[in-house]
Amino acid sequence: MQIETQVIHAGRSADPATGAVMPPIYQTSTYKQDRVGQHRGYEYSRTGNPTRAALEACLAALEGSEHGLAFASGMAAIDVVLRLLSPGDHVLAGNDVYGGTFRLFDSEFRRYGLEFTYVDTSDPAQVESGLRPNTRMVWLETPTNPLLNVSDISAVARIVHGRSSDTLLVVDNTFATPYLQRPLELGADIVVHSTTKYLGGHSDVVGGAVISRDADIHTRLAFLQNAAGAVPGPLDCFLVLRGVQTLPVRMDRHAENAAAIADFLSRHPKVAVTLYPFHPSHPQAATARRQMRNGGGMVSFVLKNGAEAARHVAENTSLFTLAESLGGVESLIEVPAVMTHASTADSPLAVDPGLVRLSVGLEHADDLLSDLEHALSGV
Ligand code: P1T
Repeated sequence: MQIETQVIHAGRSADPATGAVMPPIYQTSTYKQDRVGQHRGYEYSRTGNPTRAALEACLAALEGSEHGLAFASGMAAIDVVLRLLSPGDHVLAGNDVYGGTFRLFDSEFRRYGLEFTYVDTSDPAQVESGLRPNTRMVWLETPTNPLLNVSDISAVARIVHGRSSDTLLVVDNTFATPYLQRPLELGADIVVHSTTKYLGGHSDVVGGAVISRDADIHTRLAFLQNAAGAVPGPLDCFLVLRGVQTLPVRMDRHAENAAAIADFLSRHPKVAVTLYPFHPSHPQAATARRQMRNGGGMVSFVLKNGAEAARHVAENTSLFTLAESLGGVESLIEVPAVMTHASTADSPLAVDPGLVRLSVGLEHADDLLSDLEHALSGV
C-alpha cells in the first residue's frame, strides 16, 4: 500500500464488538479476566490498550516496520531509547538537535554515566571520525531543529554499521514525518517522533513514538515502555490516529507554503540567511531532494539586525502565532535562542539569537507573506 492509503487504513479495522468505523477510545485502566491469569490480550492499560495498539500499528506501518510503540511525549520516547544503553556507553549526536533532547542528554543521562559528543552529522566524515570504540548509539535529527540541516541517512548508516554491528543509528524523524522520509528504509535502526507535531497535526495533543526495525530491540523497548510507564492515554492516541489520516495532504500544502515563504525571505533585504531544505541556497539541498519527498513545512531565517530584530518580527505578526511547537495547521513563529532552545545557551549547541523559526501552516500563502512583510517592515 502507498502511504496515502496506509494513513487511513493501517492499524485499523472496524471494531469487532460494534462495527464502529473509527477506533473506539478504550478509556479503561484495566480489563476483566475470564479466569485467573487468563485475559483477552489486555490486562492493564500501562501494559497495553486497544486504542494505543491501533496507533502503534499505524505508525509502525508508516515507517515500514511492524514494531511501533507510543509514548506520552516525544521526550518520553527519547528517554526510553536512551535506556537501551549502559553506563560507559558513548552516544555520538548531531550538534543541532532539539533543545530538550540536548537537555535530557546533557543534564540527565550524563549523570548516569553515558558519554555524549556532538558533531555536524550533515558531514559524514565528522560522524566517521567521531565514532569511538564504546559508541553504541548515533543520534541524528534530519532536518534538524532549528537550523534545518540535512544529514544523508544512508551514508551515515553505512559508516555506523560498517564500524560495528551493535551501534544503533537512531533518527528523530519529527520534522520530516514518514510521508517525506523513511529512515528505516535508508538503514536506520530506530525512528523516534514527537507525535505532538505533524503526525497529530492540530496542536491539540502531546505524544511520542518509537519505531524499530528489529524485533529484539522492540521487545526491550516494549519492556521499558511498561516498566517506566510513560504511556499516552487512549484519547491522545485517538487524536494522533485522527490527525495522521490527513498527513500526506497536509504535508504537501505545508511544503508548498513553506517553499513560497523561503523564496520570499531569501530575497528580502533585511534577511541575512534563509534556511529551507529544498531551497537552492541550502548547503545540503541535493541530499534533501534525494532523501525527502518535499522540503517540509519548517523555515528558519537569520535577521541582519540580530536578536532585537528577531524579537520584533516574532512579536509583530498577526497570523503567525508567537508560540513554541510546530506542525499544526496554524502558522507559528518563535525565537529559538530564548524559547525552544534556551537550554542550549552557553553550550556548544547555542543558537544564533537573531534566528527566527517558522512553522508554516495551511493558511493561504499570500496572507502569510503579507503578514511577514508587515512584521519585517518595522525592523
Ligand atoms: O515536545 P515533545 O512531544 O516531548 O517532543 C520533543 C521533541 C523531540 N524531537 C524534536 C525534533 C522536537 O522538535 C521535539 C519538540 N520540539 C518542540 C516543542 C519545538 O518547539 O521545537
